[in-house]
Amino acid sequence: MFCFQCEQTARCSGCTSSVGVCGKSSKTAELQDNLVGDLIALALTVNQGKDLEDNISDEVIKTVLEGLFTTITNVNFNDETLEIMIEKVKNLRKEVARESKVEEAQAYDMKKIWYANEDIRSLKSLILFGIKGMAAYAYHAWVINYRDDEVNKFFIEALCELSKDNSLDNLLKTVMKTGEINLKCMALLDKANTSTFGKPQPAKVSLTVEKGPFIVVTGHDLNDLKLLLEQTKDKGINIYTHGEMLPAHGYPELRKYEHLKGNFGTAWQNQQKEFANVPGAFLFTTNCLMPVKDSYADRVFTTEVVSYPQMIHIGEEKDFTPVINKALELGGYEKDMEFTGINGGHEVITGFGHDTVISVVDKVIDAVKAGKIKHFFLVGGCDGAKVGRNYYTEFVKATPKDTVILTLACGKYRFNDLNLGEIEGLPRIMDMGQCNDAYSAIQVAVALANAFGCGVNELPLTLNISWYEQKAVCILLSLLHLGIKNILLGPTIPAFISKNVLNILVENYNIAPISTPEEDLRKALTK
Ligand code: SF4
Ligand code: SF3
Repeated sequence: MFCFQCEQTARCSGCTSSVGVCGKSSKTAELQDNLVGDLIALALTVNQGKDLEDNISDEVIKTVLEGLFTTITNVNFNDETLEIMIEKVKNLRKEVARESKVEEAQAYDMKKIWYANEDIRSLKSLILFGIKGMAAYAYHAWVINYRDDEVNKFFIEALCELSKDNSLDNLLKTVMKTGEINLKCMALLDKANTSTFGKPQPAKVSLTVEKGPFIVVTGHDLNDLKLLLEQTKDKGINIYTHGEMLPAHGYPELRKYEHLKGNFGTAWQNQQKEFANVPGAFLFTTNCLMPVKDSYADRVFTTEVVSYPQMIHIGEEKDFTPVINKALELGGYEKDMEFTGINGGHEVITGFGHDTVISVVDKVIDAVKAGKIKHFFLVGGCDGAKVGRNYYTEFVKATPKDTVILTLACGKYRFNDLNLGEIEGLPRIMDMGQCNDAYSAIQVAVALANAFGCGVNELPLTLNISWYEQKAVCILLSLLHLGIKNILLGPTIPAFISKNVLNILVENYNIAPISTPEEDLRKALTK
């Protein structure tokens, strides 16, 4: 197999043996490539039959979103469900060809990309991994009935681009357009989430698990959490968030459930250790699922596009009875268990969405003018298993007391239980939410720039972004589309960024790899 789509790829170059670092087998990797190759053919078939100005059927779009999302790192390890999905794409392609009276395009061989010239491969990878990440966001909006035609059409356009022999310049344009459209997609999801679940408000979240039966919900799908909260009302079961589900505590329509208690565990890469023998049930709604260990295999459930051999999958009817029964059967802890974050803290704070932060922008500006806030850091992105990632803990710990740290996504577990104090009643660490809430961070940066009458690049703001999987790729492209410069990227530069492509990013955006916390802080503060 060949796969280099995530940060932990073997030797920082590519997973090529029988099992990837993530635990994905070469067979699964091949099926995922076949699925993408079939999606490209579906897009080509759709594109032939219609002018892209026409509406593309819901079935085609939903299938494209599901298919791309399925291939994101740590989502699907199940060959059986992949084969079913491939069949579905093939059948749909036939149907589209028949209805539009066009020739059906043949499955695209992904090896043509993996073994292409390294710059072509690099740019096509940025497009493909970018639309994979974006598909996850569009999917979450879709399930709560929010859609955007421009976003949907771009998936078809980008998939078609992947199959073409295109110049570097044209590919680079599509790379940048991926960032532009992803910004729209994140805005769509922001609207979907805030309209459905209310505007996030700051919330203190306990890390203690109370005695009695409980279910832990992980992943990004707020709708699944809402459905589960409804189904567990008055059942004597408590619900805890995990990983990227933590920001759920900020949403009024979710926090109103009294049995949504707190947050269990730390970042995703610790699950094999943290889930072992825990007397509760685990529901995975999206990435990041790791190969399941025997010590908790009987209590893992999946839903949506997440799939793992032998684990019970909750289908579209969303009947969570098996999860509920498992939680009741296991019974939970006999007494309250006080867990802590990785730095020993007992609680974390979340819920600083753009509305909350922008509502105090005047206060923030006064604090800046009075010299009480000297600098803002956005330390956000994915967490991962690499040892070097304690850089982010050290970086945040070393930030001076007159600086504010905005954070988002799962990388925050490196430092979100630290108590760094407050400035003018605002906590120094503000959690803006999930990775897609990068949209919130962008809104805040723009509001600050407007208030100070300058551009975002002139603000005393440093973006320190950590990446792991493909959602981080589309977010990075959105930041570049906005012309944001001097981003620090870590823990390593993606293997799929070729030397020449990196040069382009450095020349135009001054992207830099992280060095040491001290050095990066020194540079940021002398900016
Ligand atoms: Fe390797 Fe990441 Fe691909 Fe898994 S997803 S096979 S770890 S590059
Ligand atoms: Fe995390 Fe997997 Fe990327 Fe949503 S959940 S950010 S790594």
